[in-house]
Amino acid sequence: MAGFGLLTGCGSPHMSALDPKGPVGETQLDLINLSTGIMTLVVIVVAAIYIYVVIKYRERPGDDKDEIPEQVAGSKKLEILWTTVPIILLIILAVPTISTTFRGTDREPEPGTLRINATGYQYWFGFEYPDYQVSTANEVHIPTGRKVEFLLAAHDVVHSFWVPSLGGKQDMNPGRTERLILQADEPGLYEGECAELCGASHATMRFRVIAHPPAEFEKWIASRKQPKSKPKTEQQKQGHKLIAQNCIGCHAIQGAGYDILGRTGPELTGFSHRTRVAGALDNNRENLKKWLVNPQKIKPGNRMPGFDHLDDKQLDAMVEYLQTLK
Ligand code: HEC
Ligand SMILES: [Cu+2]
Repeated sequence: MAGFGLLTGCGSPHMSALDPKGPVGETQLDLINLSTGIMTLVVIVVAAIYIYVVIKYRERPGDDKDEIPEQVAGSKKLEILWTTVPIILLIILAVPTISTTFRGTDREPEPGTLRINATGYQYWFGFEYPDYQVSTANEVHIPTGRKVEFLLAAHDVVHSFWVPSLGGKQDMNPGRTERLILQADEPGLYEGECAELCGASHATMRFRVIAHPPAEFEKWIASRKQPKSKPKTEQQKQGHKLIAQNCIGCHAIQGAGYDILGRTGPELTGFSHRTRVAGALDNNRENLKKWLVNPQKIKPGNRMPGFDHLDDKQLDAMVEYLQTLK
């Protein structure tokens, strides 16, 4: 993470819809509070009536067991009451629910909004910044205090885009683009995940939103445009060569000398900045090696084959090269 030092200062990642860090998340929390309030009120009123009736009309010692109580069929007053009250409550709930749900999904965004295309794959997320000609995977960087329009799609099956602290969820469908506008007010690391069961490794289909102050975000974009992908040491050179032989059918690494690139797997440009490997493990040499040897053990059913036929030295060389990608 060197060069993007803010992450060390911001504590643990945020992941709670109950602790929003942006305006969309806040509106969603208001809605959660409103509906919880209405539901609690209904539960209390119904329970109170229930308890009252059970106590008032209970059988008392000395009651005549054969006597049938007065039979009431139909009461206009009561029926009007218990029809209109729920209708009113539902209207109170429906109006803000519908307006909140469609806010940030149906309207054209205002000028100045940052556009990001986000695509769900089994089991990872690809991100493109069409205004900057930059792309990345699994960790999406955004500026704080600015609206971000995510244009969501899926490559294979239906996924769903959810960043609990910022907002969502919104389905990612194959062959269709959905819009979700989010904003982070504070710099930090926001956990996101796929919220639609999409296969064996759905539970580890996670991503991170990394929000920087605007100037740092521009720096990140600049670093993406000039990636450091040239190997220096002998070991890195060996790793670079092995990756050219084994990996670039599926992975892109910009600036590494082979820019005609696979798209089956996540782009690896700037990989050393990523905080995790495949959204599942902390990004360090040991975990990276584990991933290369047997990715199926970590994320069953994912589309990357294992490289356990390579020897330790070869694996280490690739890990070393991947850890230089800035
Ligand atoms: C057949 C295609 C394919 C090949 C070949 C392949 N990969 Fe992958 N790789 C993938 C896919 C797909 C993923 C995403 C897996 C997931 O998260 O579901 C992935 C994920 C990764 C990740 C994690 C990326 C991230 O954003 O955290 C790394 C690192 C990686 N591969 C390195 C390699 C290396 C190094 C090689 C060559 C030795 C290689 N891959 C060969 C398809 C491939
Ligand atoms: Cu999923």
